[in-house]
Parts: sequence; structure tokens; C-alpha cells
Amino acid sequence: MSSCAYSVRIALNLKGLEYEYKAVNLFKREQESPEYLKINPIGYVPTLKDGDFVISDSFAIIMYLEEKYPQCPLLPHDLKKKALNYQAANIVTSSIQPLVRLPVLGYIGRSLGQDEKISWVHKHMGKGFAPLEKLLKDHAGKYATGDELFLADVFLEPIINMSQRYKFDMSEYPLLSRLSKAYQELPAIQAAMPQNQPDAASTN
Ligand SMILES: N[C@@H](CCC(=O)N[C@@H](CS)C(=O)NCC(=O)O)C(=O)O
Repeated sequence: MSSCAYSVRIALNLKGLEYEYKAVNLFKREQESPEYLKINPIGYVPTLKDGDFVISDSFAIIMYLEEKYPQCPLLPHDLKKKALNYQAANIVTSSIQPLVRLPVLGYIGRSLGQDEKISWVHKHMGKGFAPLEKLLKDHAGKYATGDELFLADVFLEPIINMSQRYKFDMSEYPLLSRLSKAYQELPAIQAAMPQNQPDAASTN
């Protein structure tokens, strides 16, 4: 169910890297188990283990993969296009995802009710999607910043996918809607989708 883990799977698949998938059930709070906290003290997914090296945080993991495995680069050479990719990725990771993280939504749901929780998600998706739509409007091609998939795409698809779990209305975001359709046609993204993971049934 994690959008952050979804981004990492997309990056791994785009780079053609094989990996062993280990599910952490967020609803059962396995991310807070002593065993998991030993490898990731902040208690969030995802975590990547590469030999003895353990790294967490989707952005840091993807940057690590990017430098270690240069095939299918996730950052363009062009400085401005690269900055645009960082900006779009960071809107997702810093300005949307932390506000719609499970404990935040759980707290709002318990203290203010389910309707308030849904409006909260919609409000913060909209607050992030509006600038993303504007930012990418003059740069998008087939994908967010041109005709190649880059970092912005790796973070956009998971958050759009998450917004749909909360039935967020995408009609005001024609570019993001078009990108989302394009992503869904790609085998590397299909294989990374939450619903296609081995543990999907147990988290639905
Ligand atoms: N900045 C971190 C955020 C990680 C994060 O918030 N993970 C969520 C899932 S997307 C999580 O583990 N939530 C469970 C919880 O907060 O208890 C990243 O991008 O990896």
C-alpha cells in the first residue's frame, strides 16, 4: 500500500534490477516491530538492503540506485530539467506524502471522523497536484519532463495511484491524468503496482 515503496519498485524495475521483495504490513504495524526498527529506526517503509548496506527513505534509495546503476538514468543531463525533476519529486515527498501518511490519517479519522479524513486527503492532494500541473505544463512530453521517464515520473505515479484509493477527482488535472494513463501502460510500472505485489490481498 506504500506509495514510497512503489516509487522504489518502479526505479528498480526501470533499471532492470532483480530484487527480493519482503512485505511489511503497515496495518499490522509491522513497521514498528523491534525486528524492523533494528534495520530502520524511524519505522517507515521502504528499506533497501544491498549486501550489508541498509538504506531507507525512497528518495535516498533511488539516488543510491541511480549512482550505483547508471543504466536507464532517472536524472536528465540538462541542469534545468534535472532541477525540475527534483522539484516535482520533492513536491510529492515533502509537500504531499507526509500529510497523507497513515498515522496522520488514522488520527484525523479517529478524532474528527471518516468524512473529515477524506476531505483532508483531497485538500492536500489538490494542494500538491495544482502546482505540479502548472510546473510541468510547459515541459511534459509523453512523460512529466519530456519523452523519457525520469525521477518526477517515478514519484508522480505512486501519489496519483494513492489519490485514486481515496477517489480524488482528477478532472482539474488533465496533464497528471494523461501521465497517469501513460504510466499504466508500462510493464516496469505495472509490475511495481501495489495491487500486483505478493501481499496485496492481505493489505486490502
Ligand atoms: N520520506 C520517507 C517517508 C516514508 C513513509 O512515510 N512511509 C510510509 C508509507 S509510504 C510508512 O511507512 N507509513 C507507516 C507509518 O507511518 O506508520 C520515504 O520517502 O521513504
